[in-house]
Amino acid sequence: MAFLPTPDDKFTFGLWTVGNPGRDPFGEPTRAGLAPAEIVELLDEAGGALGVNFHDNDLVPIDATQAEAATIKKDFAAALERTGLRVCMATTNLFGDPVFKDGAFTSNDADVRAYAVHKTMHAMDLGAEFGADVYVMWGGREGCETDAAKDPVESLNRYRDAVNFLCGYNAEKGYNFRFALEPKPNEPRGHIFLPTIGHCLAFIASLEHPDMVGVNPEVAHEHMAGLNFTHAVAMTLWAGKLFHIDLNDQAYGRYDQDFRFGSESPKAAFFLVKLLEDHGYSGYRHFDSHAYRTSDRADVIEFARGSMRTYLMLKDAAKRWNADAKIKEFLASMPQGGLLGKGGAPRTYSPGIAAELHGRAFDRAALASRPLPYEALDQRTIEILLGA
Ligand code: GLT
Ligand code: MN
Ligand code: MN
Repeated sequence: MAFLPTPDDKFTFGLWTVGNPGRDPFGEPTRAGLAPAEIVELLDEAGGALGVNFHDNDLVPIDATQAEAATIKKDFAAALERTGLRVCMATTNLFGDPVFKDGAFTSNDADVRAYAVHKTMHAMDLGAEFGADVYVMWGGREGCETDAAKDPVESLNRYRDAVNFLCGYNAEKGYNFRFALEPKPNEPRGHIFLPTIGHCLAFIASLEHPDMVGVNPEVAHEHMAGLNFTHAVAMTLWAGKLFHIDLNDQAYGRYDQDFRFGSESPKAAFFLVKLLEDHGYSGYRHFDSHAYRTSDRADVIEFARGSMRTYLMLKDAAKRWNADAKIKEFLASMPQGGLLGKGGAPRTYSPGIAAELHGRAFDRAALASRPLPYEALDQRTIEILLGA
């Protein structure tokens, strides 16, 4: 099977991902920097993606003149036109410039907080101009190294004020962005506010427009926190809050590696893809990752192709898993228990059900001895994944 992607698969890449020049905290870039239009061309060469995403300053440098901005935007728009790629998601760079060294929306300095909101309004204008419909908020500098620096409760109030304000702007302008908050536990700050999916979900419930705001989970970020990413994403699906997803890979216990999707933990990636497909996730599948620092341009194209191909191979494996006779047999053989009212577990409270359950007799030893052949089930899963 070819596993060739098409725009219907909704695969997207950030300008900062396939355009990543290979800089790291210890070394200079290993690849040439590309203009936005050149990154679009590279992605077109990889083939099959739906679109590109950008931070305001991936497209227009922070100190560009109006004339420079106009030229860049014109070239970028022409490249999109030529290739048929579109802009799907936009976001704000609130972490690169020294002004944000102590946070943006949560800075102690009200002038910095105002600048961060101002910059985001302009970045939303830019995203809307190019047709993005999802707006990601990654608060990379929202945090601290020492808790002497900030009141963490007041920081959440400030964070909420900023997001509420921007929701108001979204509504007033009629942009219809779906905001997606992206959690991360640390890096670049020692500690980042809203460190996990669960924190984001609780935060969203406190907002003025909770319907406008969802989550953008990233594989690497939950793995950095030592969590099960599939379970985290499941919770966003359960809450109706999976507005976007950042696919990549990451070894547990390491720095933010942003490796190619499925390259580190293919089994975890399999269960993630199975979850997304089984539950009919219909949003963008964004690869927020970058090629190894050792890669040249040709290998960056292989990295982009590999990301999409791996997703499609895992999607196919999920289909085969669901259709597999042995898997079906295992699942059917699992003890399910009785139906409601006939020995089953209660779902809604009623005095009658409570009285029945209160008085019910259970054979604990018999229940405990019902077989659960999960070793065999997991081994069959591995065999499907390895093509045995
Ligand atoms: C940055 C970060 C990512 C975020 C991007 C959006 S930028 O690369 O590491 O996880 O998704 O701001
Ligand atoms: Mn990300
Ligand atoms: Mn990351």
